[in-house]
Amino acid sequence: MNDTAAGAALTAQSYKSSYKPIWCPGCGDYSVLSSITKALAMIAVPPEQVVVVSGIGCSSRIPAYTSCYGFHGVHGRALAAATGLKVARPDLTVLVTGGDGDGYSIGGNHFLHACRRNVDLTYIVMDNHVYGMTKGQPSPTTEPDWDSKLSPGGTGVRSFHPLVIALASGANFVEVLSPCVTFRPDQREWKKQVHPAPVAATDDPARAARRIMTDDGFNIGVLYAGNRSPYPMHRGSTQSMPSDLEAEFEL
Ligand SMILES: Cc1ncc(C[n+]2csc(CCOP(=O)(O)OP(=O)(O)O)c2C)c(N)n1
Ligand code: SF4
Repeated sequence: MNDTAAGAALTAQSYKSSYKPIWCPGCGDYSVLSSITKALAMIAVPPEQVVVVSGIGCSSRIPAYTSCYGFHGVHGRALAAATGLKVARPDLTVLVTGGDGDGYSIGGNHFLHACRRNVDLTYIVMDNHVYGMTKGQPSPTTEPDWDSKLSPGGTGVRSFHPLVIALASGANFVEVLSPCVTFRPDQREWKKQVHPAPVAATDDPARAARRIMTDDGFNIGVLYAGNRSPYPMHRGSTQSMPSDLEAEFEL
């Protein structure tokens, strides 16, 4: 019998699976997993009513480490799968987890349209400015001058600004600076560089975007608290059976 069935209080442990994470020691994704399980315990939604959806990458392993329902799909398609799931089952709590490669590169188009639709799901991107799982290729958030074996002298390509793009597209969205200590050992310094945002959150996306574009990139906390309502699930929904559709297309 699990905690929910026993009627016992839900704790962070209730949301952890028996699989031990295989991330490198010091990887930022451990803290994200721990924060997710703590947050779920705080909102006390039973694990069987939560679905964690991901694509591919080190960060996309999260569903396996939770006791919730999980969907570990193909690279870059987590938001598409999660949107379909939430529309079909609005009663479930849907979390989407992944990396900057998964979400901003191959999945970039889904990212834009998920922000635009604002279906009621939570998207958590563990941004380490690199493709960790495939051993260190630059991602859309990699600094143009990041010099590595796979990008000697840096790519020279301007990096993508996920928070500003999310704001412009209409989202409420979570980004986490999650260091990849193996392929970006320089990110061990992030712990010392981050600091609480010096100003209160705003509900004005233009003001938030301006702040984000002009700050040092290490402000943490709630920067923007939008009030846009989520996409209404009942909108345009009519219960049609497959047989109704077949009849419509009958020759
Ligand atoms: C269609 C497809 N293209 C490429 C890959 C190879 N691949 C697997 S994970 C990954 C990038 C992972 O980077 P990121 O999403 O930033 O996650 P991290 O590993 O850093 O957490 C790539 C390119 C794949 N699995 N499928
Ligand atoms: S390669 Fe990087 S992102 Fe992947 S588990 Fe190791 S530290 Fe984490």
